[in-house]
Amino acid sequence: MKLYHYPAAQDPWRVSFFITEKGLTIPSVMVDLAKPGRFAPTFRVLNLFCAIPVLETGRRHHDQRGICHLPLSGGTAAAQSIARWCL
Ligand SMILES: N[C@@H](CCC(=O)N[C@@H](CS)C(=O)NCC(=O)O)C(=O)O
Repeated sequence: MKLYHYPAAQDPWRVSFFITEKGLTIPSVMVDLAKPGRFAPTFRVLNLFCAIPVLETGRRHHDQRGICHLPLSGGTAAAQSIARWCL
């Protein structure tokens, strides 16, 4: 599991805050939104829109609410992400 984030951006910050509050340790990679590197093909395969946060679990999750529900999930990660996306 790996989290792609940027500390100065609101949406990934919420995910980082949630992870800290839960006492979880998840490896992370900083993606600087101010630099063009986020448009590189290597990041675009993780999120077509080149936005963060992204949580990679074997699948790729792009929604902060879905990501925050993952660790609490009794269902599959995909199901939780889709559910939150639709709410
Ligand atoms: N639906 C996503 C939206 C993520 C999002 O828009 N993140 C912003 C940073 S707060 C971003 O990466 N913006 C760059 C862009 O859209 O080009 C979520 O809720 O997590």
